[in-house]
Amino acid sequence: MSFKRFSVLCSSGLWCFLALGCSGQAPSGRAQPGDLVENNERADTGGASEDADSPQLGDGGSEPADAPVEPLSVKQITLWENVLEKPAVFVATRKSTKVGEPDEYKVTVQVTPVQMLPKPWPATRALTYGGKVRRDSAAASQDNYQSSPGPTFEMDRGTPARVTWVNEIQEKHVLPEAESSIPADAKGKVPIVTHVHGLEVAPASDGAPTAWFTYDPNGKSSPTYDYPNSQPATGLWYHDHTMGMTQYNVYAGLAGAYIIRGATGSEPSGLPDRAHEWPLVLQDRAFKTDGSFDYFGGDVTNVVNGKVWPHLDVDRTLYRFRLLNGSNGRYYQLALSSGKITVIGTDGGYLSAPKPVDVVKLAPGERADVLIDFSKSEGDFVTLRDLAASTDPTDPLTQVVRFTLSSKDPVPPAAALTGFKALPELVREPTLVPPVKTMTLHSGDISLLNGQSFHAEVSETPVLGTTEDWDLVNLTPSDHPIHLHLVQFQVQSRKTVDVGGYQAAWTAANGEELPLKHPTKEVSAEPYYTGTQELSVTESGWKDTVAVPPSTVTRIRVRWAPQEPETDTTADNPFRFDPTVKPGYVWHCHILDHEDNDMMRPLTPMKPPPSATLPSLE
Ligand SMILES: [Cu+2]
Repeated sequence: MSFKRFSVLCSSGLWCFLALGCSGQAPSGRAQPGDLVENNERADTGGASEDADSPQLGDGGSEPADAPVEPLSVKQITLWENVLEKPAVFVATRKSTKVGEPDEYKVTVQVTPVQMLPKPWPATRALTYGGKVRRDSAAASQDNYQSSPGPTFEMDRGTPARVTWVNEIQEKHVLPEAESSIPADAKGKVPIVTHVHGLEVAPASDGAPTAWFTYDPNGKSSPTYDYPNSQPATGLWYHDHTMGMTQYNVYAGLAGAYIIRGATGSEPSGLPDRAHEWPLVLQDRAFKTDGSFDYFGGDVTNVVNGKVWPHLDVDRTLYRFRLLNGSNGRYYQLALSSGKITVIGTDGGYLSAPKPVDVVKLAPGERADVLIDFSKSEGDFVTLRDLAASTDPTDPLTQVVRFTLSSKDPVPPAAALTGFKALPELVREPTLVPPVKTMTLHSGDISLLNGQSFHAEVSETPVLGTTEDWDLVNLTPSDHPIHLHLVQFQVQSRKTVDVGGYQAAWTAANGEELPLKHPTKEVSAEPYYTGTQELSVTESGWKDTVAVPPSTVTRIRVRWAPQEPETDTTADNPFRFDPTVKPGYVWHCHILDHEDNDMMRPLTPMKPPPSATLPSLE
């Protein structure tokens, strides 16, 4: 029996773990309370830290060279031995010389050993992104660098990028589990395709799931994608999106940060400088004693920027962290061992004002732009924790990254945070679209949206320039984060719903057999609302991914236009590119094995009819 574990929001409303392929028991070898090993020097701080209730784990021992390969237990890993690394930054292979011309990049995808576990545990053979990078702002660039997570794209708003993606994987997939999902016409090779999550981009450059490609010795398979970088400053991410393979390719390493910066003076002021700004790519991974990934394995670890349970030495001052949930199916509830986290941005940009919170919830695919003020911290350590991982605070999975505070005097922030702007109000377009479109989430043998399989005829054909409300009705017992390509949207509300009553009405309209063999007949969920749930702070800004908890309806408002439209906003296409052409877009669940197993649907925007009068966009 194999296991794959991730946390989900149970129907009871409590966060819990779901073990797929088993009856829900903890995976074997998993640390239980009382299992802790007490000989970790770094963790043994004599109780001086405010972090005294952290688990103190690990003998840090290595296995003899001829030891059999076994699942690696968390008890064998020393927490905070690893040092957190800032991903390298891609360097353009050719800089544009004219305004509007793209900077050009070449990104190679390879199999590379990556030291994810603390030494002396072996390196992990991972799928890596790479090319020409610089490691920090002062250093010269370096070629042929590979890493997982991949190097960060640092983009300037208004400067397009042209990226050539080169598949150089000539060996088998690093996850044996992936082999059976490799498409028949790619057998023996590893298909990849890259999607920049949250980017306003033309269909041909969106990384459609069916646009995968494999290693080609003649170099002819490599697609070149155009990224406009026309949307507001924010933190996006790039990751693999291959049909049926996304769960394996992302787990094996294919993810990285993609940051868009605003023009000088256009972003809020008072924010930390780049030295005090870090992307934190959060992922969960299990390993074997030879360093290899254990995809269906037991002991899950917290991996941050490719390092298992790392620590970072920090100044006692204000830091900015761009949090990214890059896990396949894990939900985080991030909190500090002491102090608050200030949220300044969400998936698609800045909030209208900084908001201090105790907990930042992140579903798979979601991001949060946050500040932590270590000038207010006492003691020697502050730990970022995941309250969703376990109710037992000694469970190592509740520990994410430890910040070790400098012995130097605190340097409080020099200036107040200013320059945050109100979000534009999206106004529903009442004449060209129905009042509310109702979208249903189903589970069973396979997971489905609207009862339809991925390959069924496209049914989401929104009119460009219009604004729609989508009710996302979750009829399943677990949470699903729903991601729309092309657009950023705003979350309107979350209602609890009488699932039994709604399901009966939906089945009466559509029949019991799934996937449906006919177009879905929409059934409004409004008569079945039973109450209202509060939205979280990280749902109060622009979003491209939203959690839809079980037995709820999450309503989103989507404007089928650029996030900040340009001047002629009543044109029949407000985008700089044609979003109506093939291969179109998709919307899907961002639990990766759900999207691989049919919880994904095509999405093809349409031009408005010639007679239509479109709303003016602001
Ligand atoms: Cu799902």
